[in-house]
Amino acid sequence: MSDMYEPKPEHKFTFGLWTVGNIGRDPFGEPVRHPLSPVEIVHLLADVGAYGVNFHDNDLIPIDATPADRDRILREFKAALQETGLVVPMATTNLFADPVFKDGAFTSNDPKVRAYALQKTMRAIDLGVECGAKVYVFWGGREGVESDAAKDPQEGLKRYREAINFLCAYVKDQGYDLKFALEPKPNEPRGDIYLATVGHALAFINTLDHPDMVGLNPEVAHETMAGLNFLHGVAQAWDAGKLFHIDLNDQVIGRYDQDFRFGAVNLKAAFFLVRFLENVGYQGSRHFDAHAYRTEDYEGVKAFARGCMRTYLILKEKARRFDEDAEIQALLAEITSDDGTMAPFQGGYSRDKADALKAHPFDRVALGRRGLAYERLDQLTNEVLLGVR
Ligand code: GLT
Ligand code: MN
Ligand code: MN
Repeated sequence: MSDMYEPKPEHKFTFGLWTVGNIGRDPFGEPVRHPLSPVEIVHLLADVGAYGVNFHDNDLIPIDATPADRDRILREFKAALQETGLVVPMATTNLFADPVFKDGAFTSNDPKVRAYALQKTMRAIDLGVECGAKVYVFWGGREGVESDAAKDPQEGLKRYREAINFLCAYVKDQGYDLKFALEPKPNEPRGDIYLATVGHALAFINTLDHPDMVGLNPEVAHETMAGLNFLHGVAQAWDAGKLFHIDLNDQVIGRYDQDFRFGAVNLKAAFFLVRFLENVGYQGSRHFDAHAYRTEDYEGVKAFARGCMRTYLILKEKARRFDEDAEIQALLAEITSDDGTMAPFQGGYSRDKADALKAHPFDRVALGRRGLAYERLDQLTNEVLLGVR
């Protein structure tokens, strides 16, 4: 029984160097864990059974490393990948930590900062591709404002668009096999961040020169912070063919960005998310963008990482039970039942159809009187989750 919750490469569970490598610094407190080298992190992830490891350029290569440092670090990192069998499905750029990015990277008011951000990103793309990345994430943590007096939001979007267009063209020019995934977030670290939600980012993508190359990397915590239904955002991204990557973690609505272990807060939401990803056949990484509580040592970090994957697999099994539960299926069939009498009105428009529909008599009162049994269905969902079905 326990074997079926064992992570395997086909589950595509990934972590960032910055996630299990998080040293537990917060705005009020100093680090509680000593930093691990990238090689040590690769071994830790191999130990817990992860499939892949992702990184920001500076998680791997310090921002002021010499070319010789870069070569050595990269050589050691690649050797660790080789030894453990871990892969690098995704990479990204740190465009938020250094003071140069305090007013944004691609949307900074300073053209020198914007140009430097492009240079840094092209170099980071080269590094990611060299390690095998096929997805490149853009989390614009500093792209925004504290005060709208500082930046015109439309100008900010124009700059953002120009940068993404430039980088798409760079990837094409290099002949790289790489897609971009925008990661929305409403706020933190900026007072307000541009492209705040999945919906904002989806609309923005349609304004780009190469919309086919650009999709989404939605994160549970980021939509949840804003009080939104994460599953609905994910479903819309999927429906648009734009779910290129996903950041799994957990979060209480309305709090600061907590980045908790997957399933730590809202198991039912996590359940419906896993069920969705599995049932639609999402093939991308299940990336856990979370970190262990600040109370933990590295044993706790391993417990955190194992917990993310194990919870995912348990919820996947619960989803199977839900979909095979005869009573649940009967309720779902009843809820969505169709006696076929509306067939003449369904599908595309025709004038005849519209005329017939306008003339059709409906028993509105009877339709409105029907109970829908969602209480029973939701209770059965709880019972599947609580392990009594
Ligand atoms: C940072 C952020 C995450 C992003 C990462 C990618 S970095 O930790 O909180 O949500 O996914 O840049
Ligand atoms: Mn986050
Ligand atoms: Mn994230």
